[in-house]
Amino acid sequence: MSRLIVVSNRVAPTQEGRPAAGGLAIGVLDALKETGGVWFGWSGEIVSEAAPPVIDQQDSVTYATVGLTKRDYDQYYRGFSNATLWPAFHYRNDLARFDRQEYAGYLRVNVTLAKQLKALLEPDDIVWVHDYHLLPFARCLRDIGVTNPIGFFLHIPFPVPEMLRTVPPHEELVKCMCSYDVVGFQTEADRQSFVDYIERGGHGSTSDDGIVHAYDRFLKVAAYPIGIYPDSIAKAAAQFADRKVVKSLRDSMRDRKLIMSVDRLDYSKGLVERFQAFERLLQNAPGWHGRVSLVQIAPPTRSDVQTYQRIRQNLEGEAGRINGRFAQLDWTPIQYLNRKYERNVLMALFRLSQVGYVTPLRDGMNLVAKEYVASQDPEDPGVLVLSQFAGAAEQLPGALVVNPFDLSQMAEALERALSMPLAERQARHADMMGPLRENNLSVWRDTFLGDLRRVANASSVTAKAVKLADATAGR
Ligand code: GDG
Repeated sequence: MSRLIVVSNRVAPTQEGRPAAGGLAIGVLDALKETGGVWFGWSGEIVSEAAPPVIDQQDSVTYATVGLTKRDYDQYYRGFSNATLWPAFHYRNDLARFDRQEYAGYLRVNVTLAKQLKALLEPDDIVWVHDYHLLPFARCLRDIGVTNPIGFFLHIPFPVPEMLRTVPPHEELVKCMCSYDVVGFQTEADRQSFVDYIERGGHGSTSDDGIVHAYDRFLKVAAYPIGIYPDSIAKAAAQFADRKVVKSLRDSMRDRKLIMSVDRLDYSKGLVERFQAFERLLQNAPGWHGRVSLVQIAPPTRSDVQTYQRIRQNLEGEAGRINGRFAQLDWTPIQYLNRKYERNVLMALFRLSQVGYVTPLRDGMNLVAKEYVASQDPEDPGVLVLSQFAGAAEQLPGALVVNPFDLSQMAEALERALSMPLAERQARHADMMGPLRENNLSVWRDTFLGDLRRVANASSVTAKAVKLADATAGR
């Protein structure tokens, strides 16, 4: 089988077995181990001048990582990727800025990375590129003569055309995306937004089998919702129940109910609205005073991007205000923990809680929602309260789905979740575990790579047919 080359902004884990390895890293790593291959991307380091990739061979997997200069980091990563694309793609164009120099830096880094990868490529390799940092990557590879099959998966939402057009180089970006052979999105809605942009803008057309013909290229465009490994999460959640931190939270809760939230500290996650909806619950239903606590774990990310500093201050202010308003000597309504926890401990905390409170304003998928469900004890499961704007809402029919902009509705959903009878909780949990198992992380990966390999074979068949026709015609 041909080698798999994975390209992502960050390469993780650089050393196997690192506990920070998330589901995605595990899924990708499994695939790499099966076929042998390379994982290429930024090492996370800032270097004084660009240098060739550092190669670290571990069995069949080669990690090839490069540093970024401060200028590259500022323009490509902090700038266009995280201060333009991330907010605009999460429908926060009020927070997005556009700077031509940053965009030039974004393109420049994509070009440099493509050149560095080309030196590592073999003719039969297939290339799988991940996420918004690398929208133009295939275009850059094609420009330097790479003809290998290249697929792309977008982890974040793809906005509707009107929102996409707020990003000034929108058409160039979409045109670049059409240099891939397969473009994958988290949801049908995201896929539709991409197709709408192409069709309504008069840039191309789509056939019933999901093949887009645009800018003189044919590409397969589909939704590939990312999954988790629910059974191994369930096992870990049960096994880690006796960890000290889990036990001490359990003891401190006494007979109180626990609402759990875990998110990277990001404005797309709707944390302020979530706190305010919890406040509304306490305001409307005093019977819950002293009987329920919200634990919010929010490890900081991108803390050198200004909007991220603001959200942190905002959130600390809100937690303090709400606690000041309702706390009693022996009860703190909101425990806000601005730090990272070990992954399996998180799963055990999910299992301990009665409600999983996952209400992003916009999210590509949201793995926390899926992890929450998988962590539950099927005999006595907690209830998931989930935003309709998380990609996961399309796939978790047993959740209480809410609009995160409607604080009253969220407060009502929390109350309903806290009071839900056991039989209903069990039925809802069972409704979600089936689809989670059927669409686990391996299915996501294998479906995407299956399509990429099929396209690769089809295009080589076409290429062969053309060659044959040329030879027959004596050209
Ligand atoms: C992007 C898209 C899409 C969180 N805190 C800790 C910790 N986590 C883990 C969670 C989960 C992961 O991080 C977060 O994944 P999400 O999917 O919830 O969100 P993003 O980070 O925004 O991910 C998203 C995803 O890509 C995959 O395609 O679903 O829509 O935005 O696994 O458990 N892990 C550890 N400590 C923490 O404190 N170890």
